[in-house]
Amino acid sequence: MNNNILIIGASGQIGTELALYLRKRYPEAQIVASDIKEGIPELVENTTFELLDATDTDQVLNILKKYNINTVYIMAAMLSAVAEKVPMKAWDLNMTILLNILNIAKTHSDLKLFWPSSIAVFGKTTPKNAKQYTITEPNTVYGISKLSGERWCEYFKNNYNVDIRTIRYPGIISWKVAAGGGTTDYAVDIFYKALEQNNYECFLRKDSKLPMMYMDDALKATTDIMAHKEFKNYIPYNVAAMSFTPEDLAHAIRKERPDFSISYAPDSRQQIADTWPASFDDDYARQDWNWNHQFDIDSMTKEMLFHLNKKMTI
Ligand code: AKB
Repeated sequence: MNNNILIIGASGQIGTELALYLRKRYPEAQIVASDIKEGIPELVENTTFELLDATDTDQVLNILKKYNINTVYIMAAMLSAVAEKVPMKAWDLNMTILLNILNIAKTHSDLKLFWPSSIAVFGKTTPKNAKQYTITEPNTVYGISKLSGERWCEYFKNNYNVDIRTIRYPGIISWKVAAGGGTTDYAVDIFYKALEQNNYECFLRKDSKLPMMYMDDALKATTDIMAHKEFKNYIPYNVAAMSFTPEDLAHAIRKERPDFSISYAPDSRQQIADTWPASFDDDYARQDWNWNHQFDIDSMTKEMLFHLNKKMTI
C-alpha cells in the first residue's frame, strides 16, 4: 500500500518535528508538510512543502488528490493562552479544521487520521490526578474546543467508520521550533533564558505543577498510536511522562548551571494553569498500545540545554 502522509500545521512546534521524524521513521513514504505559513529551512528542504489554508475544504481536497494522501496528521490549532484573547476566532479555527477533515474522511474511507487533544479537556472540577475517564468540564475556550473535538471524533468513528486516533498531550518541551501561545510554554522559554542570561522570570507560580513531556516522547506516542492496527473504539488516550513545578525545573537546570536563578510574576496564564490537573493517569495507553515514555525531568533538561546551546551558538 502507498504511504503518502500529509501534516497540517507542519510549521508549528510539534508539526515541524513530526514531519522530520516521519521522514526518518518511514524513509519510503512521501511526506507532505503543509501550513498557512512557511516552515524552517530544514523542514522545507526535507519534505514536500505546500502552503495550505486548512479551513478551506477545496484546498485540502486538492492536496489530498494531488499526492494521493492516505494519512493525515491534523496539527494546526490555536493554543490555550492566545485562544483566551480571541475566543470566537479560536473556536472557529480549531473546530473548522477538524470538521473539514472529518467530513472529507466520511467519503474517503481509506484515510487514516490523527488529531491531538490536550490536558486542557480537564477543568477545575477534575481531580488533581486525572484518570482516563473522569470529570471533563474545561474552563478555557481551547479546552472546550478540544473536548468538543474529541466528541466529534468519536461521533465520526461510530457513525461513519472514520479511522481517527487521538492522544491528549501534556505540555510539550522542545528546542527546534519555538512553542507558541500555550500555558505550558514557560517550560520551553526557561531554557532559552537560562542560556542567554542565566535567569528567568516565570509567568506561573513556583508551585504550579503540570504534566509535561519531552518532544522525542511526544513523537514516539504520536506515531506509535498511528502504527497500531485499527482500534475498535475511539479513546482520546491520556499520555503522561513527567509532572513538575517551575521550582522543580529551576532545580533541575541548576544541576547543570549552578548560577541559574528564577523569579516569579504570575500573569493571566496562571488562571489557566490552575484549572488543569497536576498529573494524569495513562494506564489505557500503556495497556492498549504499549505506550512508554523515556525522558524524565533530568534527562530532558540535559537534552534541552545541549541542543539549544548548539543551536544558539551557530
Ligand atoms: C497549552 O499550553 O495550551 C498546550 C497544551 C497543554 O495543550 N501546550
